[in-house]
Amino acid sequence: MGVGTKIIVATDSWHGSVEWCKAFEGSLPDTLFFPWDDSGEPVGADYAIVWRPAPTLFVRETRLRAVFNLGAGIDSLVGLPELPADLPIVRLEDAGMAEQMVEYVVYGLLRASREFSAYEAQQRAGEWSGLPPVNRSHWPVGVMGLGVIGERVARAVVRLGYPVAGWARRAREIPGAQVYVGAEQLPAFLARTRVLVNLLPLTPETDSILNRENLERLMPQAYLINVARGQHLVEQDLLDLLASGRFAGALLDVFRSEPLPQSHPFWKHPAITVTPHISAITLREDAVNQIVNKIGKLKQGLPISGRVSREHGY
Ligand code: OXD
Repeated sequence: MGVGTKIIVATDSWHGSVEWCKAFEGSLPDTLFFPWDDSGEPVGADYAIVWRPAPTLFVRETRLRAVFNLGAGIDSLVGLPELPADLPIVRLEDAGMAEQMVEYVVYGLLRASREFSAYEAQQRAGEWSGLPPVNRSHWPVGVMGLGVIGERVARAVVRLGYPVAGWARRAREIPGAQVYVGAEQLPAFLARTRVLVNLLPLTPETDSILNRENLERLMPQAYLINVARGQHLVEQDLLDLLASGRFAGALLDVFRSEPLPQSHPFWKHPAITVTPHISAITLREDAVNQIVNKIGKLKQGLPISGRVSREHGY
């Protein structure tokens, strides 16, 4: 009996591809999973499951019907010239990431508004003194990017009682939050925001959007939480705004160059907290279930969510 479906699993390392293959093994009837091997032969795969794959994947595997991305951001995929223009891309939706992102952003927000870095400095100086209590109305939060994850973050911050606004390309409703739409309303969104949370997809329009001009529009003593992509932020502009006292601090999970180079000034900056791209890690079981479910639907000719718009780049 022949094999019905072949799926190639290609991540940024051989080990990663093998591990993901094991996780998918047996999840679909009549289906074989193959780990990507840089020097291997074509397997004639029907689907690819990828995370930052080698571009040659799309040259070698010419029968692909769809590619599933093992993450929410597809910027490393859509930029590949080898990627056929008509190949459907499906990204991971939530899959356990929204909850982690909520936790991370709430941590950053409370760290800023409850002045935890000031208390850490006081502890190092052996100083016992309370700062004035937080007044949430002084800490308006602005969420850039209201996809599945951004919306969950905005809703969670609304529940904490902070003033919340969101900014997105298209209008939508989030109870308790004001939604600003499009480039025209970006200045007004920034002007009412003190804690800026970036959850935008990386596209040519959003590349370097966190630049001096936009960051200067934020309320004084602003705080940045960047959990999207390092390329959104002009890093020197943030450093300059911190040096000038215009900005209070930043919690950064993503960087232009990852791992963050040892010599980078962010490492030792007293107002910057650095984490190594861990704000929301893909959970294997959730990702497997979601992708398997979608492949099942595609095979039956049913519609699926999470299809990337090649026109918009996310
Ligand atoms: C993602 C990421 O895009 O982890 O999912 O950065």
